[in-house]
Amino acid sequence: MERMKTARLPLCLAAVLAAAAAVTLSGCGMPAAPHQPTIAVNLTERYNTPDGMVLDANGDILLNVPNFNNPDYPAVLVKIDKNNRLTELFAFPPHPETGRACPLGIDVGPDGNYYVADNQSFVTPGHKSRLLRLNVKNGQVVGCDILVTGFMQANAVSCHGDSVYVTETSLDTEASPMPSGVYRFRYAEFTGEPIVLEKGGADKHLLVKFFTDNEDWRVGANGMGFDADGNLYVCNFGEASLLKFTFGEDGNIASHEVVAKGQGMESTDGLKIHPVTGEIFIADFVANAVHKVDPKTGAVTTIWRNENNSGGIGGLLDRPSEVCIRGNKVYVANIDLPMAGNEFDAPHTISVITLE
Ligand SMILES: [Ca+2]
Ligand SMILES: [Ca+2]
Repeated sequence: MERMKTARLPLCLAAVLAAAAAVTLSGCGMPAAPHQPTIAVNLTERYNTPDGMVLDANGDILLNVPNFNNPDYPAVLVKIDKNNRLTELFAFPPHPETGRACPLGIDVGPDGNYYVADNQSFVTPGHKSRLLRLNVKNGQVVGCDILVTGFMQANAVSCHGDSVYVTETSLDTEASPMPSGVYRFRYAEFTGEPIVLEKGGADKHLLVKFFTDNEDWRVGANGMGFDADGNLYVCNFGEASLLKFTFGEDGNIASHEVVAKGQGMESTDGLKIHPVTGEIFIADFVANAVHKVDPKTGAVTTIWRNENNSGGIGGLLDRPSEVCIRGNKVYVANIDLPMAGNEFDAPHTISVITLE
């Protein structure tokens, strides 16, 4: 990481200059580069660290804002409507021991409630991360229940069929290679007290487990989604790979393959599957990029990439962690964590890329 810091410094200036040039060119009527991101939402300091997104049934984007970068502000859930106007929906109650809520991934359940991963690893090394359910009535969040406790790094959430799935980005932060995986919980299990996970991958809810062999980025299972045929896709961040799992008729995992790895991807963070084409869009935190993967061939196409420390100026990507597809637009949350040569800086943005 230290090496990257020094190597990147001259390039930051180039990125800023490139951004300035692009603005100038479009201002003169010249076409912007294909897929040039612009700012969809310029967030205020109250929403300084955006992350998990999902489209709700109305076509609004639900966005979790954990505010890691400036924790003077509470962690909140907001809504971005079709005109990119922002409404605050809910302030997450702080964890009673850490004093912070750390909402990352979010999905909407068949019951209309919002299921959220509370990733406490940003504030504690213990097993304090949780799966939360925000109870929704008439479009309003009316309460928050704790469904599962004992994750290390709960990250993405997917509601599919009779279950909710949660990626666990590390099952053991000391091990090399590092194990991570996906948990599955059936809604029918959420009847009383929160489920408390057995540590270290011993819990019966662990559906799949795999490894990350990258000492620079000890980050495992991350973005997740289901395709129209019910196959499960999971990003392995540090391997810069996309994994596919199929299910047998008994509901258990039947096969596991690496769909794509590398090919311009330096990390694989949040993902969404295009509802029409089936292509898989992936936010690449390390490379400041968005890629799409053809799940049939494994071919990776880089939609956009810019240098590190862009600031996010003009919509340039600034450590993107999540994507969300709405119509022909890909929204990108710039989490802007101050790691590996990046500085946390204004503007705080949701970028948007228009597809053909
Ligand atoms: Ca930055
Ligand atoms: Ca920024």
